[in-house]
Amino acid sequence: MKTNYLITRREALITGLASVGGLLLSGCNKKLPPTYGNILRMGDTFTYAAHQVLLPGESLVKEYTHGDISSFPATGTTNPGDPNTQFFSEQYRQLQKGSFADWRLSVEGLVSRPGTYSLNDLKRFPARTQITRHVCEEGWTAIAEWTGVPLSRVLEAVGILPTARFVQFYSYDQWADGIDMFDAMHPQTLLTYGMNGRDLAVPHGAPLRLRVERQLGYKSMKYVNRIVVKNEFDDGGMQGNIQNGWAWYVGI
Ligand SMILES: Nc1nc2c(c(=O)[nH]1)N[C@H]1C(S)=C(S)[C@@H](COP(=O)(O)O)O[C@H]1N2
Ligand SMILES: [Mo]
Repeated sequence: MKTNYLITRREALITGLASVGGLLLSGCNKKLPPTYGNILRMGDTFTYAAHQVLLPGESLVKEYTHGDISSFPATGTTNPGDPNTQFFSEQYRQLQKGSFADWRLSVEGLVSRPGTYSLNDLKRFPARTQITRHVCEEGWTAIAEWTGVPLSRVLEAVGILPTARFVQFYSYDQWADGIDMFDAMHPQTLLTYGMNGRDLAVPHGAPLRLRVERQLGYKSMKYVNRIVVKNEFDDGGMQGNIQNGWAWYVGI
């Protein structure tokens, strides 16, 4: 029967994928991505496994100099406070009117000290500044200088529990996305409030934008307002990447 044939074929492909993953990972005990085994998400497994094998633990992406900074288009949502946009947020509009003085980031989930942070609270952490290349899935790249607090500092401050495996992010324009602990603790993964020496502007995600430098641009979520530490994979449902046809792991 046709359906049987399809199921068999699918199983065969999944099995095939398993052995490719095994091959890539043999000789080291690194993990596979949580999307592993989903035939439509094969790319995740290849890039994830390749990264784990090829890049030593905390290897940094290339950082550039001031002379390399380029023009930087704003794409996707460029102002959640605009009533004419698809993902208008009245709350964001109010916060923007008050220059984000009342803005708070909520950090919760598998942490011993959940809490909220103002922009000034985040600025009191030791900052990191880096000039990196943003690579958009649509084919353009741009270089900018980012300033912010390493996500690892905030996670240390709230005390992530040993069972924590993923960090989920939520935004005012209703995005939901996550990264694993490896990317979360990476020294270049930042919660940024500054761009090219100025306060992060609204089109680029004010007041707080994630930078995940080892992955494509869409993992660097703008307008972040909530962070949840989890012990299981969460694809973000209809607000996440997978159900919108985008890969969860997009290493570059
Ligand atoms: N919240 C949110 N984050 C987002 C987006 C978005 O539309 N909303 N677009 C993503 C994509 S596809 C890219 S390329 C970059 C664009 O960032 P920029 O507008 O600063 O160029 O943000 C990413 N993060
Ligand atoms: Mo993008």
